Amino acid sequence: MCEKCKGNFYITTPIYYPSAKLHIGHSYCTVATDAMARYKRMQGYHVLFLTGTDEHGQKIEDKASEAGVTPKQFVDDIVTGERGVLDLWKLMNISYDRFIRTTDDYHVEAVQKIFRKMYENGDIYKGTYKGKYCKPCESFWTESQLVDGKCPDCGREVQDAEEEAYFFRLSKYADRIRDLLENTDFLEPRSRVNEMINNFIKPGLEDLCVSRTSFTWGVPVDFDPGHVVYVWIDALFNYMTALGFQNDKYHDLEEFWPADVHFVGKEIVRFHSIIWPAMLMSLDLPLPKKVFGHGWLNFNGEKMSKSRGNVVDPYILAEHFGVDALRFFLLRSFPFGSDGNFTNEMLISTINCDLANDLGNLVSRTVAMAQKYFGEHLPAQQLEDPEKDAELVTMLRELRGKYEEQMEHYAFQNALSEIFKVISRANKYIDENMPWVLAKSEENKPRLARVLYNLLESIRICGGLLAPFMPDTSAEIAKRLGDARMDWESLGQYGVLSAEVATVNGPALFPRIDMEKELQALEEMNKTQTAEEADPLPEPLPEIAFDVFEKVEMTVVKVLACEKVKKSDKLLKFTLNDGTKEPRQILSGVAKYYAPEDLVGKTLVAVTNLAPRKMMGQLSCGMLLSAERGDKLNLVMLDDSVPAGSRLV
Ligand code: ME8
Repeated sequence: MCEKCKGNFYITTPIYYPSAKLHIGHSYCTVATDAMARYKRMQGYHVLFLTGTDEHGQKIEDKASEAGVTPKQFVDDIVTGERGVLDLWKLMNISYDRFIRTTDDYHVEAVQKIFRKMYENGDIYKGTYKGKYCKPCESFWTESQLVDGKCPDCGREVQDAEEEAYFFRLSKYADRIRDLLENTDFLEPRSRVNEMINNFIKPGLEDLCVSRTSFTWGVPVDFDPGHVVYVWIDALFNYMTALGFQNDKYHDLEEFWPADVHFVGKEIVRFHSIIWPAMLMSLDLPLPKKVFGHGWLNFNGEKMSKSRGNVVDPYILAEHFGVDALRFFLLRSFPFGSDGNFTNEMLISTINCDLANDLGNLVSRTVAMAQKYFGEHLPAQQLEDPEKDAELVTMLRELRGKYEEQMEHYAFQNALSEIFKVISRANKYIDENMPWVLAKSEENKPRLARVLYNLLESIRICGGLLAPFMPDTSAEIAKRLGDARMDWESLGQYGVLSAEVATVNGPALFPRIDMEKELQALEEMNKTQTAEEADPLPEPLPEIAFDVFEKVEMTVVKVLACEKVKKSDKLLKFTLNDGTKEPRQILSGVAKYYAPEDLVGKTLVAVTNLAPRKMMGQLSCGMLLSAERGDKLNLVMLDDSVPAGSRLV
């Protein structure tokens, strides 16, 4: 720790499962963690903010095989590829200090050592995993995972099965975990403690199966080939391996462990507040100081998922509304510990009310008035009016303390409310003091200067305290106030800005959004994406040898005549010049897509060595090539300059 630092602060997000690209719900926790990390840095702490990706497990193995790539290629694309996880955090201005991937060598080796240690101390033992097995899917299921007693994936019958597996003695730690949850502040909010006690502790903690043999994409158990470590054991230890636990890549354990807080979504609180401390107890390691289980964001009242289309795509939202506005909205609108319902209407109205009207207007009106009435600098000669100024000035003096109290409890929404109470008060102060009236007489100029000074000081303090939420906006505000001080100490004091402050003009911080127009634009974009999703790419065909391909004769043909085939809705009869003297007849099922007269004279491609066959009583000697996707079809057409009879090679 540096001498000047207040202390160390270690904060983590869950490491994301890269089985698909992230949606805005995933950004929620990371933005909250970022706000907390920036706040602690602002206070003077030496912060380590860890995030990363959790890359092992059967789901990834399956998805990769569906995509025809290796699991590593699959996760690399989602993590480091274009618009992947790393790009997203860059876009969202996430100031993480370290990024861990559970496929990193140092982590894999550390997990192997950890697993062995727990095996050697007797807390991991070999047993038999009893469950249900679906043969066609090669999958093990527990009784509770079955749907109507059948395989949840394919709906077929399952059979009783036994698999050799390693188990962790979770039951041994039940009493200590109960004590931790009930009698300390380890887990917050308190409502989550009740969930854990009632749903998991009271029914009795059973030993946990911590290895698998039914797939291979995981950390191998080094002393028993064929077993891979259960993905949650692998994942949870990221919080320590990323500091150097059981590896030489990092050396920060002493400084940063135990973690100050793990932020996690409510559905993974069980892993973090029961399994994680039990494993740490097994290894006699200090427990993290706190686990905070935040709520879920739903979208229009339903569970958020990428299949809802562009509207939940964080890239699209950030590009449309701006990164700071999006970050602000996530933390301003929903209490962190509870579920929230994300709607685009709410996003736009929050931007319009809080950011365009209240904050944006305060900044632009104040700076514009300062420049209009005094030019570059405010004058040093200023006149206080204790009665008229008292309320605003007191609020400014108290704001940092109130904000701090909320931030220390991860109550981001309340911390922002405190700031916006002052912003509203400052706007009201403009109306009460009517600077435009004061400006009319020279004699009132000192009072006018003081009114503007108080407004600029309000903007400085509020803008500074907004930095963890909207870092770019806060920096821009500092610039508009002539590079005003916004360090933590200065934000707790009124009167830091120099009396002769020089302001800088600029465009509106948050232009008003036309709600109707914007909602329509988002809707349109979504339609396009949904249509694309409705026409998925066809299944790839098996590989063929080159000599098989070579046997297909593809010839350029010109349409001499074209007509409908009687009694058929589908077929058109083509008379074609294939470069030989004899015209060739081909029947093709394109009647739904083309009028026959439009095709005469066109240059097409035909497979000309297909065995002739009869369709609707007429002979078809070959096949015209067309491109198909969903319900769209296009004949392959070439430039008319290509002569009939040319071969495609
Ligand atoms: O759980 N609203 O990864 P993950 C709020 N790999 N939060 C949401 C959300 C939503 N709509 N959807 C997802 C994992 N999240 C594990 C973590 S940690 C050792 C391993 C949150 O990618 C979710 O609650 O499925 C979780 O905290 C995080 O996104 C990552 O989810």
